[in-house]
Amino acid sequence: MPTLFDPVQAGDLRLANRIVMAPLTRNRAPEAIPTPLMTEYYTQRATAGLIITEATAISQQAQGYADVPGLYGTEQLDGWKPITEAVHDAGGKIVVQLWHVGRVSHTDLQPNGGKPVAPSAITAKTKTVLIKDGVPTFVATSEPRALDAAELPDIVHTYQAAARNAVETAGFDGVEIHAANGYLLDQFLKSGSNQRTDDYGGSLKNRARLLLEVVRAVTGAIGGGRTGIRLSPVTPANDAFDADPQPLFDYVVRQLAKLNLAYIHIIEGATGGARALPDRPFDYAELKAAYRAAGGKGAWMVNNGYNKAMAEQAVQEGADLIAFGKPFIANPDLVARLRNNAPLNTPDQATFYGGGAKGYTDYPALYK
Ligand code: 8OZ
Repeated sequence: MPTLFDPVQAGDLRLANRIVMAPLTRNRAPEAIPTPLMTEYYTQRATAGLIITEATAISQQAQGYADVPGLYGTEQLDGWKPITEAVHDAGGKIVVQLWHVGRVSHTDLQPNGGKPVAPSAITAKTKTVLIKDGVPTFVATSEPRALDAAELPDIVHTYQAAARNAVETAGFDGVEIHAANGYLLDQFLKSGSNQRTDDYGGSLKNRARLLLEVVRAVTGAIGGGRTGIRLSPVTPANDAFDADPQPLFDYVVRQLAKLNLAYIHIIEGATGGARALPDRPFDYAELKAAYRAAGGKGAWMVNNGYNKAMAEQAVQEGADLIAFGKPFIANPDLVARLRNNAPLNTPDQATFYGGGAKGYTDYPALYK
């Protein structure tokens, strides 16, 4: 039986161990441009088997929070190059998380102050973060407008261009398509946010259409073996809700099985919170079995509140990769600490979003 510390193949990616740095929004990229401080932060964490970057906007329309990085203009792409180079020099692997927030945005962040876009004109009951007078401030998301079907090919193309630029220009090992946590692709998937009456709404197949078009476009451009995807079947994050998630997600992973992806990344339960939700039951073993039965060979990555014992148990039960979030914020040397059963630093919630080096690159390491 493999351990957490054994190498593993995820599509085209040969990973040194099964411990993944989960995507973590940190809001330290003014003008959406990655900074030298971000190079230091990611390089400190390069002993992870795989780093998944913080969610990164594929266009200005895709942005929903202040100071999150982008993957569209020359400055943004060039800003990532020193990061991927330094992580590679340190022996690590890094993929970028492709993000379109859909309705989880604010007119202040949108091109020409326009409305955020969504499957349907339903405001999310959630907040976003703007910087007001230099201070990160939570504000209600703006009312969105429903996307016209004629706009969807352009969104698919924007994901595809971002993936191509990520690999060819910015030097990433691959991409993770963010289809979780109530953002655009999850909004299309789920009945609570998608009330369309065209080919992109109604039946579960229709609600999954945009997601599958995006994944096909991305894998067509960079190859399935460099493409992962993140899903969160039952999270309530950002007002996400589906009336019947099990058949929806079983269908999605059966379709994804045909695309030879590097990995499938599943958030179990409420993102960053409870792993089981009494009013939102879900069978993750069934989901994985549906993927494997349909021929899916990608690595199976699980996430949400794992500690070492839980992670070891998950590997025994057939998970290939375990993504750790908050522990990686506070422990740059998390892999070595887990290996040595060393104590972990405690993350400081007050410095999660925005700011500088404090609570970002100044957590002490015990191991080189
Ligand atoms: C925390 C704060 C802002 C965004 C997600 C990208 O939940 C996020 C996010 C998390 O996936």
